[in-house]
Amino acid sequence: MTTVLPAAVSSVRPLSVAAGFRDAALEPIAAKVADGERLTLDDGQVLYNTRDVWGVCELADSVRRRMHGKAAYFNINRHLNYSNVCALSCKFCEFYRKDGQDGAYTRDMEYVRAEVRKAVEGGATEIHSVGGLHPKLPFSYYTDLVSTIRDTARDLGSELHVKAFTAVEVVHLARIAKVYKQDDRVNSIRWVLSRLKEAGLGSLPGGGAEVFDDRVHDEAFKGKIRSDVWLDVHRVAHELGLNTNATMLYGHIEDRQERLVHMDMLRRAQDRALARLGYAGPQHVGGKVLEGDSEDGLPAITLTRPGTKLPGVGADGSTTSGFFQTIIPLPFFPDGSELEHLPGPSGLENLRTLAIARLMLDNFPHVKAFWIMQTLPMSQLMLQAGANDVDGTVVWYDITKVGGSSTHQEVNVWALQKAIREAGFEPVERDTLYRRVVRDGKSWKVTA
Ligand code: V47
Repeated sequence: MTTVLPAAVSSVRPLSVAAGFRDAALEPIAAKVADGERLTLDDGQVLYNTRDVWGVCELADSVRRRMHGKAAYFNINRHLNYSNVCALSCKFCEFYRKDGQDGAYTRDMEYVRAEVRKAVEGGATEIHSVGGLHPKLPFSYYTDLVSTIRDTARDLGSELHVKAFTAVEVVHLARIAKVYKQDDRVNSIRWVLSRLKEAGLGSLPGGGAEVFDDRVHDEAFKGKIRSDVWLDVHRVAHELGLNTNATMLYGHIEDRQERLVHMDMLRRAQDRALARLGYAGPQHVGGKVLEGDSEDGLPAITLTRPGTKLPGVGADGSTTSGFFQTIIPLPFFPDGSELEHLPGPSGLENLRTLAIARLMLDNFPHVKAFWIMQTLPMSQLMLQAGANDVDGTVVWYDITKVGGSSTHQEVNVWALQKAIREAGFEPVERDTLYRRVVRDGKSWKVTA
């Protein structure tokens, strides 16, 4: 006779979602996930509170495999922080310096050109460039930065996608260009983004979102734009056909409910972006009609059901643009910041938060485990818990230094591919827009 342990006390990790959970509270959530139904904030709380963290990871993994199969993406990129001088003093930040302070730097175009040359020689397809809110640089510095990256790469017979400027910087640029009007901010944001796009801007990174909550904002990053303005910048970028990313900086003074609200605000913004691109809702699944968004009447548009075509570049070469591509949960690093007394999130909390992001953000095509902040070994676990991207070769990274390491933080392609394979996935080199990169010697091209 075999003894079957009740699920709640079994110490064996279930082999598949179908094998059952150690916490029965996950069963109704699993049914929704299987149907591609949107999870509520209460569901999110269950996912945060359950002791069965492996069950949460299994659920996220099932969604990730449905959307991306065995593919796990990386890119060859370089991060270029053009200046660390910043008018703000966010408590969580160890990156900023005041103008003239020891360690403050601002890169000139000669430096930028040299970085671009190195990037092209190293086979990069992307430059990711962000910086502090410099009080003195003119608006032309930023358009020059973008066009210098684009044109230097072209002069070398290559192309570099310029992913640059967080929403916070975009609003700062509107101010220094003297076009920012509080009562007409959308048009001032549109003016800035249009100029940057003309100069060669390809997309916006996801930084500066932190946690969309006024209490947390006022306590930890007062002076930064609030959530409504951050969302406006991304909306205008989408309307101009630019893809963007979104981050969530967690593990400092926010609580888990505030993280869930942040995720909910992002998925509503994505509902709007996808509706603009012609995605429809509410969706019929298994005879049920999925609920629309009750507050603003917008339908929930999910991308997690089997066979749903993801926005981006289709196999037929068709392209849709103007939406959030990737959610990037960023764990807080206390070292060197004003919040140094806080412990920062644990490894298990990082794993759980990333898995929950995959489950809650059902309309974000991609989830990134940014290896620089998560570490490469943790990113491997995260690939099995909802992540389908690990970012790229990076090379220099000034914003956080894990374990006191220097700003030189680089992995080569071989190490990224090995880490991905070891986690059980197929490494796929992508460009910024998630098109596959095919290489032939020193040259490369993208395929659908
Ligand atoms: O906006 C600052 C965060 C962000 C700390 O879009 C910190 O592909 C942890 O946005 N501990 C910048 N985080 C990084 C970022 C990013 C990174 C990788 C890829 C992409 C993308 C975007 O870093 C900032 C802030 O939220 N940050 N200080 C800290 N002490």
